[in-house]
Amino acid sequence: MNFEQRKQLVEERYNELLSRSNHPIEGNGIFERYANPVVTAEMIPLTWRYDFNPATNPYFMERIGCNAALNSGAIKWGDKYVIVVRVEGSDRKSYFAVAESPNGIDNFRFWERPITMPDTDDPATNIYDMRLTRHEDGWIYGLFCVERHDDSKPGDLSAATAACGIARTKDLVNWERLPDLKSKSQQRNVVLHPEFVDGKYALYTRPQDGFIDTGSGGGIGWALVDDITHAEIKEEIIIDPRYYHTIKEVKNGEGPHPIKTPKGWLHLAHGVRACASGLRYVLYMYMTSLEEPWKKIASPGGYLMAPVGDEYIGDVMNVLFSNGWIADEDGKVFIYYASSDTRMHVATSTVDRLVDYCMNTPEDKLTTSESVKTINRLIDANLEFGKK
Ligand code: BGC
Ligand code: BMA
Repeated sequence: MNFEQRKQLVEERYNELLSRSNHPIEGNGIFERYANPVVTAEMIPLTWRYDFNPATNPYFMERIGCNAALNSGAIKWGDKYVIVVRVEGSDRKSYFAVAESPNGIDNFRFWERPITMPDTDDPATNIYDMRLTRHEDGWIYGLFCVERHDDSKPGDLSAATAACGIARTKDLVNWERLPDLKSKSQQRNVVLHPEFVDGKYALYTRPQDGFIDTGSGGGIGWALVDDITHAEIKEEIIIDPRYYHTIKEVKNGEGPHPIKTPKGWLHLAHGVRACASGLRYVLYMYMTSLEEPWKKIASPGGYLMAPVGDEYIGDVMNVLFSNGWIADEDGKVFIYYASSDTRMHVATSTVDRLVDYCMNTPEDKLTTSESVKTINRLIDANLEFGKK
């Protein structure tokens, strides 16, 4: 194929992929999955990947490869649905890029360029997994993981540190980078609560002893910060601990910032357990009190979503991860999640259904006997109801 033929073919395929429509698949009543992923590496704009000049690219080859489109923050943008995608290049470096859809479920298009995120004085090797918060102070914040080599271990090429990067914007294009969050421990999965609490900025945190291991304590934490332009954690409490033989035995972390409902704050998080094939990441929910967002009021047992079918397969198998969701004015909820660190999907539900799910799903009582008792209580209730 010559330059022109290849260019035409590549463009045709690309446009087809972008215009593909999506439809829901009825499931367990809690949420609906969709037939197609919403964003994949193949949907990254061709001008970011191909040189369109036949003189410098006679074979119309891809020059800059893209490996994955994953863990995206999300925000309603006027009447559009916007996600800030973690795009991972074939060089393993992640960057952020804004993609916009008219309906939240298909036809996502990237804005003209990826985000140019300013560095701090201590440049990062990699940044990823942005949580977006439209804060009541008027700014939109992006909190993300900042990864650097751990120079205290010069010989160890895999030694890394994780910290929370903080940036803010009004337009998602120009970002003001603030100093990284100061914390005694390493931090990943830090999320800014949308409201002031006692006049302070409130963070969901995830303290960890090492880059991978959360260490001895651990769980989802809560910390108040006086000044977001010099954010420092002085005191941190654990509000959702991890626990032996649960879906969050090894680690857990807050997803996007919680959704405010009349019954409390709705939280989406990920839980991790270890198994012979590695780590298994699933999504789960909990609720906290409206007045005291650090106090848990509902904790449905087990996971909300775990990988199914093709979702199992990808760069990092057996992973669902979410750091973005959008609650519409009419109560519809769009959950944006990535499967196996490879592609982005959407699932939809409503605030009312998710609150019902949180309030009425039995808790995990932590043993087989208790789980069977819980099932028997449901059977008894159904038998009783059947008699009427
Ligand atoms: C990867 C992340 C991953 C983390 C911990 C980082 O290098 O980019 O996707 O969550 O390591 O495994
Ligand atoms: C990490 C997360 C994600 C990723 C997951 C699975 O700990 O922060 O970036 O999706 O591992 O690799």
